[in-house]
Amino acid sequence: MKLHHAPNSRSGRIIWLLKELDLPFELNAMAFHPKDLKSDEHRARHPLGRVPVLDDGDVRLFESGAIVEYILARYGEGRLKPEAEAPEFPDYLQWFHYCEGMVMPPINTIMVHTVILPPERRDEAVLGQAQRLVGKAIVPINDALEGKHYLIGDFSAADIMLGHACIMCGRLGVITDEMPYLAAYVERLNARPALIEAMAT
Ligand SMILES: N[C@@H](CCC(=O)N[C@@H](CS)C(=O)NCC(=O)O)C(=O)O
Repeated sequence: MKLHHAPNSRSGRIIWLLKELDLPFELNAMAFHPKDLKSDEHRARHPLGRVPVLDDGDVRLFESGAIVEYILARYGEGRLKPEAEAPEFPDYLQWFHYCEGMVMPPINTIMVHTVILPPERRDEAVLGQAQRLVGKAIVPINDALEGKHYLIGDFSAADIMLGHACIMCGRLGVITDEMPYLAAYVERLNARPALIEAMAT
């Protein structure tokens, strides 16, 4: 497998997964910069010039959740995902998809209006609205974590997807004192050796 990656991006999720599963992979490390991401070479891999992109033989995928599902299905050997019959399975699906469905859209807006756009094009009202929205979106995650180490009890790929977004929330300062379970969860994730290795990649 070859992963096309840029630092501090969703492609970190895939490295984290590959490290948790102890699977070998090749890395194409690009800069998080238009010169790499919007190059003709990378646009040929991803029509929007984004990361992650995974190549595996003839297979090419460019959506992080799909890449996680693909790796688990082909190489996971039953790890990091409950069976469909397991009582945890519905929650696993919900939190896995809550990441890109509910938490990342306002985070994307925050990134656009703090980092990506030049200062003169940033909009404080849009930024404030996105901050309020992400603040609301993470409350149910805090509630679900009461009495649990991970989203469905044991560590799973839902923690790689949504946990990665929660780590970003921590960095953005939107996890408040009223969210102690979420704050402890982020600390727990940050202590995982596979994540530490992935961050250093
Ligand atoms: N839903 C997609 C989002 C991909 C995405 O937006 N990736 C960001 C990095 S986290 C990116 O490549 N941004 C570069 C850009 O927008 O130019 C996924 O989960 O793979």
